[in-house]
Amino acid sequence: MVVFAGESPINARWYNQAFDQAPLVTATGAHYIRAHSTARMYDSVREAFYVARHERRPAVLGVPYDLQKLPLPGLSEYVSSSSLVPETGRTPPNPDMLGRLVERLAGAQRPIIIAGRGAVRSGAQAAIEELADACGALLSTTLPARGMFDHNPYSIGVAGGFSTEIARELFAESDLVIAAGASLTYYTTDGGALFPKAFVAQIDERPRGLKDGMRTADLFVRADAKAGIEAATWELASGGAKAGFRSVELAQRIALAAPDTAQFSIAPGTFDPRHVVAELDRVIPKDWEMVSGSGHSAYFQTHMRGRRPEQFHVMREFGAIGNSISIAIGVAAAENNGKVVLIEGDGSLIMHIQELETLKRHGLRLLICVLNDGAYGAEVHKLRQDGLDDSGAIFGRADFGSIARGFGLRGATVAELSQLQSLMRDYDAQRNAEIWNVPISDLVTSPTMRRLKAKGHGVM
Ligand SMILES: Cc1ncc(C[n+]2csc(CCOP(=O)(O)OP(=O)(O)O)c2C)c(N)n1
Ligand SMILES: [Mg+2]
Repeated sequence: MVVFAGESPINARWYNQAFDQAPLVTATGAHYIRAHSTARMYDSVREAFYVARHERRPAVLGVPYDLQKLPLPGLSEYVSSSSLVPETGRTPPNPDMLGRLVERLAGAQRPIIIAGRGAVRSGAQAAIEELADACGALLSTTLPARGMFDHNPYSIGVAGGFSTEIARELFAESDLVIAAGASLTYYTTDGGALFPKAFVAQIDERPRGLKDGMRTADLFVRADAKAGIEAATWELASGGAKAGFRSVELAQRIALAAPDTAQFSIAPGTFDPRHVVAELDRVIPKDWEMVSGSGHSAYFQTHMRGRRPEQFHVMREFGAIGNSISIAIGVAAAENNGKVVLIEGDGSLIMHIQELETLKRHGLRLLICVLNDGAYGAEVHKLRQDGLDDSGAIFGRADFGSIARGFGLRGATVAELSQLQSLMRDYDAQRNAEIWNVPISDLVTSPTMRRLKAKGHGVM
């Protein structure tokens, strides 16, 4: 993303709002460019797009307000940043390291391949499935690459703190984990607890030995995800296909397993969030873009199935709540077809509720499903695990249906889950943004939270 930002006038003797924006921006990890020269303006613009494209981080182009009004001096033709990004082709693996990986693969009884965003970007999906077929591996993804293998009977979904019950069980048995284009974050490995017995190999353009304070892997193959995986399949081919982890019974168990089977009593007038998400999964078309909030309820919607990772938008890097509506508005503006759903917590949505006006003013169609527990659920569940008073984190269920209508949007409070189907039909048949306010129980605690107690507190 490139942000075009004003700066205080460079030629003003004094300016009330003068301040140095660069430190504020760089503190977030974004790149700042002080575009203070009209003669070098094209260079500044090109640098912004180059950094955004090549380094994959936001760039902010700060142009003083008085400079913005000046005509550009006769500049030569603009050369776009895309013509400067090095074109290197796919990185092939080092033969020695590939040999070591294949040796491990040949000896593994319980291999699992985890695909990350590097695999999405390199288009490695089919290659990974082929390797998994050859060595009898199960398939998993990081959270951002969620959905890549949902069609595959040996896919066990997301790896990490958000894994399903059966995925955790299978990871615990695994003797070989291969991360393909996945940096193996603290979340993906659940702080190192997810696959304690596995030998870990990483295929990545930029292998990392240390990530988030932990050893990432035991073997590193520097390669593009697709090139590395294809080479491994090719080398392995001489040995013939292996059953590995796979059996018909296991595929059946995976197909039938619910993400979490813990029982909770549900107060009248509220729903089990797991049932809500199952119904949303049924009524929301698979080709829609989906934006996911970051509260406690995010665990539940992670297990919706059959949507491509490219259509799943989640922002966990800093874990701030409140920003999902901004992301969803960006996606809705980019798609411009109304096929975008934001599934969000009530506390987070309220933080920027004024953005409903932005939706209205720009005529954007966005469907917002609020999983409304009347609280900062993540805090409530943590406090309860600690045996502390939760009342400071509970604020009551806001009437988001009325709030939406107040902004000139559509809004409905869901009294029966069977309503969702007709609500979906009605949303589809018109052109306004809409909120579905779904009261959920605050008693259904995600497995991630339940494990906090065992892990000790202060760590996620
Ligand atoms: C800006 C910001 N403030 C506070 C937090 C701490 N925090 C994390 S989750 C959460 C609760 C979110 O509530 P809600 O959006 O209703 O989702 P729920 O947890 O109830 O599903 C809070 C306060 C945070 N991560 N970011
Ligand atoms: Mg909440």
